[in-house]
Amino acid sequence: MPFETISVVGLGYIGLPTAAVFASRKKKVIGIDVSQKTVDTINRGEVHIVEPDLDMVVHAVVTEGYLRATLNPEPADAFLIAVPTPFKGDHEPDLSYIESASKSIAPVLKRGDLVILESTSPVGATEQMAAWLAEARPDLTFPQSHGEESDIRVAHCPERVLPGHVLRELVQNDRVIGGMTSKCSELAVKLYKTFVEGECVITNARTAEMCKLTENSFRDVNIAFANELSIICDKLDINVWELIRLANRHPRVNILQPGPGVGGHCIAVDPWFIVSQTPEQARLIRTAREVNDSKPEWVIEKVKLAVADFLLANPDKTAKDVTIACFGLAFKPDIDDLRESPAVAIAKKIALLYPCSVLAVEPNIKELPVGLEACFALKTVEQALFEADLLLLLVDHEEFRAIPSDRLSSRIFIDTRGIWGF
Ligand code: SAJ
Repeated sequence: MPFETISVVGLGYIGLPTAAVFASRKKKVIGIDVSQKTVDTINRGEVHIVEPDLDMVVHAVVTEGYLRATLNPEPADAFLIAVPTPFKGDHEPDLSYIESASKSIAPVLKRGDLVILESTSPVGATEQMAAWLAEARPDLTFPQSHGEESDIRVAHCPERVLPGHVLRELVQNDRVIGGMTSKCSELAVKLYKTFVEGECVITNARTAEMCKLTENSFRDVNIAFANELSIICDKLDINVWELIRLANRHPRVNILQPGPGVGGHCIAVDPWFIVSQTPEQARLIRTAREVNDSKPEWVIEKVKLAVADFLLANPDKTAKDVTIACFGLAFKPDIDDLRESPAVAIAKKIALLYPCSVLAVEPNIKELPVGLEACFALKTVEQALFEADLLLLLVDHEEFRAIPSDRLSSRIFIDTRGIWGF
């Protein structure tokens, strides 16, 4: 039977759920990670990341012996590389994690193995990975030199799951399968069909790479449109959320929602991969990034104006007497993930501008992470409503939607998400 043993390299937000889902289909899965702490946590049947139901699945598959984590690669029939691809200071993609992952599995590769790159990658990264593998294993043949006759099959199959819905989307979403040759694609489809219920659609590796970048750039450009509209509407004294609701009644218009900026680990990063490869051509994609990246600064300017208004209305007070409550720190609603969050960046900047005057409300966390506790105090919704002079809504968490409008009607607030306006 093909794929007795599957190895997943990189046990993060994508690698661990993928490993767990293969293992839940009774495949023997070896998870590889460079962090001893991550390896130990998983081998105890626990998880180091927050994703609904993942803890349950990992606990079950580790206990049943289908998933085991280790630092050192071991032989397997298929290798999935799911390591980070951040960008460097100049927005150039950093492929060093892919390089070291491929070099680490190269010694254990054998004839007939399949290597899949899952990490979001600039166009050409799969070919580059195959080149690193070939360099490390001159005794084996690869698709770039031997086509359909190669010993090793190589494909790019990007993940496309939405944080918060990873386990469901892994199974249900269609999957783009970009083999370096047709046989590479066919073998990769066989592997994913272990658990994918969506369609596995075959293309080549470069198109698959570009497809993932395109999806996230499409969303970034559309969010930028909404963010730009919100700035225009503010100038023209129009409620942007009402405007969008009205415009979206047109059968061919579907505008996304403005916010305080774009966060997360994908949408604010992936478009830069296109821009850095084709800087002359990717004008709209670059501008969208700039529009979204500048939105936090616009929100901060709004806060400064609101503080100035408050002081005008309360001449006995100084900036030190103003208490500002930031509602929400996560990068999007109803999750606890604070990484790459525009809300955190805004709250930190406001805390710098108005020291000792800033409170944060984040119902999805129990305590502030190291570094943030020095900037502001974590409060409940009730405490913040009681203590603050100015309310700044940054994330549309369900707890904030539930605040009755009569408790806000006489308050000074800035709502970057449009949930307190109506
Ligand atoms: N956002 C808005 N307005 C909107 C929608 C989103 O301001 O109307 C903001 C969110 O608040 C957040 C950011 O955009 O700060 C990104 O959130 P998201 O929910 O759009 O996306 P992610 O980063 O959680 O996941 C995306 C998804 N890509 C697409 O929807 C095209 C997911 O399917 C990808 O797998 C994931 O990126 C990834 O890993 O690339």
